[in-house]
Amino acid sequence: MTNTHCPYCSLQCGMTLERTGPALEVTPWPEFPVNEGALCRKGWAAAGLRGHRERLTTPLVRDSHTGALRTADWDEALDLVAGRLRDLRETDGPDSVAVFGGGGLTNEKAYQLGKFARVALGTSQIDYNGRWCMSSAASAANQAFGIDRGLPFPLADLEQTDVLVLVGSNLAETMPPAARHLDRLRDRGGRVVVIDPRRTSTADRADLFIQPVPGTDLPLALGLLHLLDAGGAVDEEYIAARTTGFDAVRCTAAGWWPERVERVSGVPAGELRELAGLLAAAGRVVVLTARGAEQHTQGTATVLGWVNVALALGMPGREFSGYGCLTGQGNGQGGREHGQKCDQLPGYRMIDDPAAREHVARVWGVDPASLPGRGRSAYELLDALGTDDGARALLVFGSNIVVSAPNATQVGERLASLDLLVVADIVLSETAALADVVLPVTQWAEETGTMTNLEGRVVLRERAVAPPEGVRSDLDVLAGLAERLSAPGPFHTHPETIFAELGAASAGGHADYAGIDYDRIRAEHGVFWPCPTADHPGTPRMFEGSFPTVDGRARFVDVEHVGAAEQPCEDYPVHLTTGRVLAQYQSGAQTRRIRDLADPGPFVEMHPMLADRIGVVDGQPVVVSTRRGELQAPARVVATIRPDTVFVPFHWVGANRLTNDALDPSSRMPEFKACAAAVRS
Ligand SMILES: Nc1nc2c(c(=O)[nH]1)N[C@H]1C(S)=C(S)[C@@H](COP(=O)(O)OP(=O)(O)OC[C@H]3O[C@@H](n4cnc5c(=O)[nH]c(N)nc54)[C@H](O)[C@@H]3O)O[C@H]1N2
Ligand SMILES: Nc1nc2c(c(=O)[nH]1)N[C@H]1C(S)=C(S)[C@@H](COP(=O)(O)OP(=O)(O)OC[C@H]3O[C@@H](n4cnc5c(=O)[nH]c(N)nc54)[C@H](O)[C@@H]3O)O[C@H]1N2
Ligand code: SF4
Ligand SMILES: [Mo]
Repeated sequence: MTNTHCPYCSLQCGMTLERTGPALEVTPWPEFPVNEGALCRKGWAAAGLRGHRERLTTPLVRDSHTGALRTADWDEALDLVAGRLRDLRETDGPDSVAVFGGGGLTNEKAYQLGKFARVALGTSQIDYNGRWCMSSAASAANQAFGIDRGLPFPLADLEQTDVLVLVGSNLAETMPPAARHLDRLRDRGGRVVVIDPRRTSTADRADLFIQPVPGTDLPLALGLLHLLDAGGAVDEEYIAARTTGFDAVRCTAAGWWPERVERVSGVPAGELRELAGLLAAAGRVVVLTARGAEQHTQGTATVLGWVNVALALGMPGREFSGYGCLTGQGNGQGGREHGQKCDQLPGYRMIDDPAAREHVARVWGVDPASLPGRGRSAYELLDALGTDDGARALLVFGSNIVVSAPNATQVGERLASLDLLVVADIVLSETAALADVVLPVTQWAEETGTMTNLEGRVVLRERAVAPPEGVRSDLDVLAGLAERLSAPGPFHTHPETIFAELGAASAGGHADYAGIDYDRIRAEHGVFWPCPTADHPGTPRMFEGSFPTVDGRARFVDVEHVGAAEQPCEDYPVHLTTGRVLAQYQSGAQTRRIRDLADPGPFVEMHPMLADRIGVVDGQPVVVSTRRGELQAPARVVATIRPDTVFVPFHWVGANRLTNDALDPSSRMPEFKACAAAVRS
């Protein structure tokens, strides 16, 4: 029996793994506080990928004669990769090799990948799929609060607030055990507000449901602030004592009267007034954003708009109140703290800060001047591959980019133009199938490592079973390559040793893990960062006395509505938005292969009025097209979506051939959640 955590989302639900003969059974771990024994379908079925016939158990290399992948042994595969990387570096310089990581990797792996890129390859070209996940919220939180921890309080605090506003989150399907907090909050007499272009199962739990046009959450926030200010509901005392910058924000909001908001967002002015009334009367308010609000070209500005609402009400730092982002991937939080982002070093340090470089270089035993500078963000990195100033080789650890990147056809073409594509994965994902070298790695339950969940709680995933013969951990792969590249300084393979090194590298940074160790995590059901010393209790709640900004105050940032990069027009008259369904996870590389999660596949969700107009009924095939591509899938006709909007889940190949690669100027987040589309039968 091993207590561990789910392989999937940012809740990192606790579960117990039991071995029954060769099989592995998932059973509850009721004592773990985040999920209290509850799991969603994906969690219960997580062991379905153990012993799966499609599991990779031997390296594959592309045969130069046949063009097909053939099996190889580890030495051949690693020698080949290292040799090609060394040659490229000599002929084209260190930036000719790029690295792409993932928010599902453990902290130890994310840390080691960042170190490998900077020290073994010397490349600035590293980024990861978290850029597509919560980077707009991260950018906004850094600007407003001086730090980016998704939730600055434990998830269970939600139950104690008075009004909870969920902006673009479908948590009943994306983190189902968390939905119990909504139910308990309502049992206590609190209210839940859900803002989504679709009436989701989360919206079914709402006291007030608001259904805007995709990409118009910022005007809603501005209109709300307008009403709160006009009604005398802003907390002048808090604003004076704990913030800066309100005057400019107040001035901008003055221009967003409710009828103007209605014209832009489609939300009746009366509903906005109702929401303002709820917030004005509440002592405690929590505003949470998720991908619906964030995955836009104005995602950062939108989050800042909602942070401004929370600050104007005097909430951040007050008990059971404030703003938070619901991070998505299993290690979406930790994955962004330890250096796989192009501009960051471990401990959430910035790579162009001389003091940060000095500190981390000392831990790594290298000259600070040898560390590269800032690289390109995820989409820009991919989009430059194979071009004159882009990388010629790419190493992918923990992402299935040809399915999950925006404008995926273009990304596929960039990958095809590479000299070398290396993918480490547990199955032959759509991206691995394009690789020149595929490296089979261990998965959850076969290896130990820490994850940092959406609350900033560092938890320990423990190994429960031996991996299949022939696979190696990502850490072994990195060490094997580092050795062949004669990289300086140790590249350990033992997770606990790497965690101690990570702790030292993070010490003194924002995300300080120096006081955390595996035994503490086991004993305390996880430890919240920052935790600078072994006798520090960790930090479940932040901002009580001050904010980690230069002057200790939170900043109102003045933001204006620009709108989605692509607006409906005569040729593409509807809004297309994308997202998730309960039974599938991300690109589906893992969950599509699990029999217990069998699913009818992709669909195009649309309103009966739209279905009528194009002459289809539920279940009939339709074609969705955008300026970038087409997708055919059955119509799912439901009255719960706006009539001017269609929704496609992205767990299958195709959705991202449609999506727009326009980026948020600050976070470099692509606009997955809004583009212009046409639908026909
Ligand atoms: N089942 C399942 N759970 C998951 C995942 C998964 O793949 N499957 N992935 C995990 C990860 S990495 C993440 S990031 C999280 C994501 O978790 P969520 O953010 O909850 O998931 P999404 O479905 O991407 O988007 C949420 C909602 O945003 C709505 N939306 C679309 N456009 C807009 C808009 O312009 N404004 C507003 N307000 N809403 C909009 C969609 O209709 C959708 O219901 O889920 C995590 N959990
Ligand atoms: N249209 C649209 N596109 C989206 C989104 C959206 O809402 N709409 N959401 C975006 C978001 S929020 C996210 S997070 C991304 C996610 O999209 P991806 O980055 O594609 O995420 P996954 O499908 O989780 O890919 C993880 C891959 O790594 C493998 N893997 C799992 N564990 C490990 C490991 O420990 N080591 C290694 N080496 N491999 C491992 C898995 O088998 C899988 O192939 O998609 C983004 N794309
Ligand atoms: S909610 Fe997330 S962490 Fe919990 S069981 Fe489901 S996928 Fe796993
Ligand atoms: Mo995500």
